[in-house]
Amino acid sequence: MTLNIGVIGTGAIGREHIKRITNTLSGGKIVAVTDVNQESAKQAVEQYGLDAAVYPDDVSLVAANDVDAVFVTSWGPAHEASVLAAIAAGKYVFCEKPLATTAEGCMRIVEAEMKHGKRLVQVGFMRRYDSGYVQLKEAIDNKFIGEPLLIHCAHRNPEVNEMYTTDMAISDTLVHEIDVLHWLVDDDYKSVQVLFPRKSKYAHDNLRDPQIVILETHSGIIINVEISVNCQYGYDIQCEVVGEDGIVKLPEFQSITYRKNATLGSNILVDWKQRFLDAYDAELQDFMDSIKTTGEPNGPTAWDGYIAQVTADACVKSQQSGGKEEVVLADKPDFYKKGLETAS
Ligand code: NAI
Ligand code: NAD
Ligand code: ISE
Repeated sequence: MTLNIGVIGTGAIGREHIKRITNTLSGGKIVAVTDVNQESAKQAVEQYGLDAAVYPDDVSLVAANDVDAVFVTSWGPAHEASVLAAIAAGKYVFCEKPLATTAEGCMRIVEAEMKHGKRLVQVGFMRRYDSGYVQLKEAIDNKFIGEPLLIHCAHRNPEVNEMYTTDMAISDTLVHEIDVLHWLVDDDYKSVQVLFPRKSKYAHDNLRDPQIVILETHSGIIINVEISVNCQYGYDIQCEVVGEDGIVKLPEFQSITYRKNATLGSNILVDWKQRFLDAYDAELQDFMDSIKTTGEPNGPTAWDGYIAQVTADACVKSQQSGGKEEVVLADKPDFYKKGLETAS
C-alpha cells in the first residue's frame, strides 16, 4: 500500500522531504502540495516532476480524498492550524519542529489527538534517528559510563540572516537539543538558565550571539549547550556525556583526513541539510512504515512537542529575566505512555 502524502509548505525543508519521498524512500507518494506562496508550490511540482495537485491552502489540501497523510513544513507559526485541521479530518501528520509556537497551542494538539483516540502526529525531531545519538543512547541505557552526571553540547551554524532574532536561538535552534537530550537520559527538565557571553562581531543588531543555555534535570544532571549561529567555520553539532565511569561523545561527521601543506586536516560541513541526511530519511521511512504496520506513527509524539515548547518558553523567559527559570510540565497522559519504542 502506498501512503499518499500532501505537503503544506514547499520551502527549504518541504522540498528536501518531497525529494526524499520521491527519489530515496519507499512506500510514499506526493499527491498534493500547497504554499502561501502558490508559485513556490507550482515550482516544487515542476522541480521534482510530481504527479501532484496544487491546492490553494492547507484546509483544502487536508480535505482532499486521496490524501492519507500530511507533512507540515511551513513556518513555525502556521503549524498549529494545519496540524489541528489534519487531526479533525483523521489524517496522519508529520510536523516539522516546532509543533506549535506556544505551549497552549501544543496542548490543543495533544487534546485533539487524544479525543481522536489514536496517534496521528509525529514531530520532526530527527536527531533521535541519527546513528551517533542512537549509539550514545545505547551506551547510556547499558550503563557503559555508569550514571550520566553532566553533558557538554554545542550547536553551531555558520551564519544567519537579519530575520533570525535572539529568541530563535531557542525556538528554532536549541529546540533540537531540548528534545534529544531528555530522550537520551530519559529524564525531564527541572530548570533552565540562559547566559549571554560577549557578543560576536558577526551578530546583527537584533541578535545576542553566542548564548549558553544551562538545563538541569530532575535527577540532577547539568547540561550546558553553546548556541553560536555566526560561527563562520561550519555547521557543527557536538555532544559529550560525562558519566561516573567514563565519557561518551557524539562521533564527528565522517570525512576524509588529509595531509597537505604541513597540515593534518579533515572537512567540516556547512549546511544543516547534509549533517542529518540519514536521520531525515530514517524518520520519514519510520513514519510511513509504522503507519502501515501498526496504524499509528511511532516517532516523537505531540507530547514531546509540548515538552519542547514548555522548555523553550522557560529559556526565553530566562533570556529576559537573566535568572534561573523553572520548567513546569502538566502530568503526562496515559495515552502517551504506551508502546513508543523509538520515541519514549
Ligand atoms: P522555508 O521558509 O524555506 O519554507 C517554509 C515554507 O512554508 C515557505 O515556502 C512558506 O511560503 C510556506 N508556508 C508558510 N506558512 C504556510 C502555510 N500556512 N501554508 C502553506 N505554506 C506555508 O522554511 P524551512 O527552512 O523549510 O523550515 C520549515 C520548517 O521546517 C520550520 O518549522 C523549521 O523549523 C523546520 N525545519 C526543520 C529542520 C530540521 O532539521 N528538522 C531544518 C530546517 C527547518
Ligand atoms: P522555508 O522558509 O524555506 O519554507 C517555509 C515555507 O512555508 C515557505 O515556502 C512559505 O511560503 C511557506 N509557508 C509559510 N506560511 C505558510 C502557510 N500558512 N501555509 C502554507 N505555506 C506557508 O523554511 P524551512 O527552512 O523549510 O523551515 C520550515 C520548517 O522546518 C520550520 O518549522 C523549521 O523550523 C523546520 N526546519 C527543521 C529542520 C530540521 O532540522 N528538522 C531544518 C530546517 C527547518
Ligand atoms: C533550522 O531550522 C534547523 O532546524 C537546524 O537544524 C538548526 O541547526 C538551525 O539553527 C535552524 O535554523
